[in-house]
Amino acid sequence: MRIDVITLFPAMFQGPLTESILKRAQDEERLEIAFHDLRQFGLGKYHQVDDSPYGGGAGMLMRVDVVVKAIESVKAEKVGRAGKAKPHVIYFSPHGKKLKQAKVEKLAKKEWLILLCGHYEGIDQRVIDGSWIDEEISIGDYVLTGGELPAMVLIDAVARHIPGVLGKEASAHEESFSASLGRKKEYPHYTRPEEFRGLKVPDILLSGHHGEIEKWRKGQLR
Ligand code: 4FD
Repeated sequence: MRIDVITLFPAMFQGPLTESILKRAQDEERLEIAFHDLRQFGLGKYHQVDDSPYGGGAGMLMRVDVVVKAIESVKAEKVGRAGKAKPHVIYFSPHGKKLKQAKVEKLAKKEWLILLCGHYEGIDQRVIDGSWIDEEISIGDYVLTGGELPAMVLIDAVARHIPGVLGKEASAHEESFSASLGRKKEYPHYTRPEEFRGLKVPDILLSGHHGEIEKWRKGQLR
């Protein structure tokens, strides 16, 4: 999968995406992420990207001309690559549709995502009305300073569904946890030590009776 991120703060993505599973996914070329600094599309000497709202009101908005230039530039870039795929453009905002696991799994099947990280009070409505955005997503009912953290959450959630990204065991566990079982296949887990400050691991799990263990786990499903 290819993901292009349009953001005013590309440096924010260093860390979450350069460690652990997401790092390995990129090293193995299962996931390719590129960052585009929105400011490079800004206007004038100061590369202005925002402006005050018509009709007055508090705060600033991201300008439609700047945002559209960024989206179109990113789209044009990939046309030169092997990709025949059309990008799916996502804008993060608190007004978007709430992100759920089913949507994550659908997005994981896309070849190419473009993620637009909003700031200030959001973007000029014409970016939406002009169909430059395919969908507006929210990661939850709260307001953040920008769309960068939502973008990272989405990248992480999607990446673990790209074939080969998770190890064999994690993938199998993932399958058991998935849609068919109503996503309810979680039971309590324990590891060493057998006893910690008076808290014991249930005897059944130490018994070696795999049939009984499975029965117990089924009874514990939550
Ligand atoms: N809940 C989310 C997304 C973005 C964001 C912004 C309008 C503010 C929370 C548009 C207002 C974008 C979320 C940036 N906060 N902040 O997914």
